Amino acid sequence: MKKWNFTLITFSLALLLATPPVFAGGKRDERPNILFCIGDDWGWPSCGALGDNVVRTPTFDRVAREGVLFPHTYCAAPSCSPSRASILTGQMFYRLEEGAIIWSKLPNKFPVYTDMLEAAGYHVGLMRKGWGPGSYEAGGWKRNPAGASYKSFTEFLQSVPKGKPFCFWFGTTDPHRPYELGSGARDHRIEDVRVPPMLPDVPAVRNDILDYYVEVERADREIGEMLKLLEVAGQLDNTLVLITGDNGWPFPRGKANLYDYGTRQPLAVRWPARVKGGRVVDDFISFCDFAPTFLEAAGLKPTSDMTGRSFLGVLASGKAGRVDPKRDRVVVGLERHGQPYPMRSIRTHQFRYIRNFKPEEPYRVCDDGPSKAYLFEHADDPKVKPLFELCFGKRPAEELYDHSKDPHELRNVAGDPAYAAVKKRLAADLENYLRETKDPRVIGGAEMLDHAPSFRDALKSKKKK
Ligand SMILES: [Ca+2]
Repeated sequence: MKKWNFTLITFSLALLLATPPVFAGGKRDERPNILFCIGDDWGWPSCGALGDNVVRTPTFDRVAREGVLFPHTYCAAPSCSPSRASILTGQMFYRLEEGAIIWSKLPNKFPVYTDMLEAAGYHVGLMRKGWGPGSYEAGGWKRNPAGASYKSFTEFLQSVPKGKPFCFWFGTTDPHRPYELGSGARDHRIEDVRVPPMLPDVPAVRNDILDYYVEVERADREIGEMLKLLEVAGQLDNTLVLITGDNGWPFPRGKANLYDYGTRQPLAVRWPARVKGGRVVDDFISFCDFAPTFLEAAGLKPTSDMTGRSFLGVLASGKAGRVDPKRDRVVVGLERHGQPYPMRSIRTHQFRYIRNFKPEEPYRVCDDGPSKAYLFEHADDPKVKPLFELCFGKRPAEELYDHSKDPHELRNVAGDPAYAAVKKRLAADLENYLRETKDPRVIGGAEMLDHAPSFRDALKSKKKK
């Protein structure tokens, strides 16, 4: 009898570990569910866990407290479509042809982790905004690369076949503009808002920040409801929950810029079955690292094309602070978010170095809203002029910021002889990384990025019909 039991256990275990998975006798697949929650334009540091005392984000804070908070996380590009393309493919956006550009397409020759998990037996779904905006059909996809679309998380959970793990992408469209003007002042105190020093500290900007917070809070509440559903179903602790936002907040010198307010993202990860909670890890994480991490958590290997590296080892290490010494830097970039303005940047714990490839024209990109309007309307006011120039003026080919003295990246020291050696080293490190990862802006072939088709007008008119 004993021998029979042993054989049965071994047989069941073999079934569980087999790839593709085979299910028998109602045995559960032990691989984790993956719940990926991504806000649209939810930037660092807009959550309680990162020190913002005005915005209320109890769900994010809980996931950070019971899981791991990564304060040094960066999107690959501060623009919806390339940021999301890098998440899905695990590759730097500039390697993805038209996928590097907003409103264009993501060619389906680039494998995405969602398809790989589906092929390995995961039930894969999406709610609201996945990859995009752009035409996934033009890229050769039959559905959004982030997964089959569901109206609600409940509907998706009901569709999960018994015994199968799931991979779900919750892409809330909060806190993308436009906002309801004055909504934030209803239940927040305007005097509590902290305005970062690249913006004028005036009521219009304070209110704009509060209105943004309202949508951050709505995103956080919705994620909280999803976690409750999993908790009730007894599935929460074997679900790898990851919460982040696709690019920085939509304010001047934020989204569509490579500075911290454009590319630095909130990130909390919770998975009690494998990951010790209550930790803050200071390693750099790139959005390209998500796909390899999800794949490794599911027992799969990343493809050799992925420029990202799994941080499952960091998650499972149980350690806090700086864990993996190789995670001491991150590279980000942008081709265009409207105005063509190719730029790349390398960030270390102390420095940010930026290379602007075509700095001839002033950089004017920013989503419309009250803060941007205020800067344009008061551009000639001597108090506002320096901030206007900082946000919308001409930029030099090289920028360098020393975070030990200038945490808001206001003073470009690229021309300061005291920083000549640092600048030279970081410029070389950035160049080497771009060459190694075959950035067409550096090795040639960037014409494809310059001339990527835009499906914006076609998609907008389709939506209106
Ligand atoms: Ca976005």
